[in-house]
Amino acid sequence: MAKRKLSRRQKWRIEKIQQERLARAERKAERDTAGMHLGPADHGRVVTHFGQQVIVENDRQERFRCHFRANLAQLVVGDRVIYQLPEDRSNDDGLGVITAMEPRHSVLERPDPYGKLKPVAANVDLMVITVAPLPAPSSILIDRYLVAAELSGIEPLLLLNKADLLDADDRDIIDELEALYRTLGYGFLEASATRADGLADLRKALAGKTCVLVGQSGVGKSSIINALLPDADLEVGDISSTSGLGQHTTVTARLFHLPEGGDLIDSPGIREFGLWHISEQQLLSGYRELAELATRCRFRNCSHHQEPGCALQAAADEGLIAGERLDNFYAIAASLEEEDRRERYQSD
Ligand SMILES: Nc1nc2c(ncn2[C@@H]2O[C@H](COP(=O)(O)OP(=O)(O)OP(=O)(O)O)[C@@H](O)[C@H]2O)c(=O)[nH]1
Ligand SMILES: [Mg+2]
Ligand SMILES: [Zn+2]
Repeated sequence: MAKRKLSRRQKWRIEKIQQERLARAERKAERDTAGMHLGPADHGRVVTHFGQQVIVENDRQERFRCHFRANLAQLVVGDRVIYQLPEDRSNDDGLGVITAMEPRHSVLERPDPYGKLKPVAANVDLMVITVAPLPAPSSILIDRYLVAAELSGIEPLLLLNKADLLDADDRDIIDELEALYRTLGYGFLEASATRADGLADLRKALAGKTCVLVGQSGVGKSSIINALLPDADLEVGDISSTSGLGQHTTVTARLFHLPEGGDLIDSPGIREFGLWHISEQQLLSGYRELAELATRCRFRNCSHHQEPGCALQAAADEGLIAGERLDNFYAIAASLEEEDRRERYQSD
């Protein structure tokens, strides 16, 4: 994702335009549904979301396109809602109205390029952090997702796709990554969407849960869903031959049902999962082994950088924890501070 380079003034202007657009859409929805006689309320789940409309599916697997009232919290795929259809469905465009959102048991959120927190998916049980030999994986990108998972109470699972592409060098890198995260207690699976390898274990891990596939563009999230659910028929895009990166093929999140029970949500790839909205203390609590150690630092307000008696530094020096994780923690913490400083500077 692009780093936030906009000034406060630009952000304010963009936000104002967005608010005006939202108000216009709300007025249009009101006009469209004014005088419309609505049928009984029913429960449904948001399975696709675009602009000011969503597709809602009810318990009978019937799907309806619906407006939503702009005073509702921002709806996202996975949300459970109450909707009503027009009483006379022959006489209009058949669009329903969402009148309420049910409480979420979890929500994955990230800041958009303007720094505003946006939901990615709601009521998710499992976050499948997908990586591949190409685009190359990195532990800091993985850590950002793991922190987001820990903080939102969603169980994470690491999935290496494109196992068919692994050469001897890649194999060593992947084995190291796998060892690093398995030691911390995270699940790690390997699969190949093109060869349909590793899918049985993956199915077992996903069964009965609402799962979201996240990761960089081009790692093969949509391809994995197509391999598991051929009817999904999702569009997949080539990796750019010049940059080696994906081309952001998936643009909206969509929810599919698994034959084993449970659901699978495809999400658009992002370059880096932003964590600007969290504090350094929250970041630390997203690093499970570091959070545990931090209670043993000599000083209660230890910043875990150069202080004597820092349990994190000591554990890294003694090889009890992976130095790579501590380095990633420092790097992400520094990026939070940088953002914070920039904000303060601009507000002066
Ligand atoms: N060799 C190999 N290529 C794969 C595999 N899975 C996906 N690909 C290729 O990787 C490219 C990207 O696949 P997508 O499924 O579009 O990736 P994505 O993660 O959904 O990307 P975005 O929608 O942009 O976020 C395509 O060219 C796929 O054919 C695999 O298991 N092996
Ligand atoms: Mg995709
Ligand atoms: Zn410390």
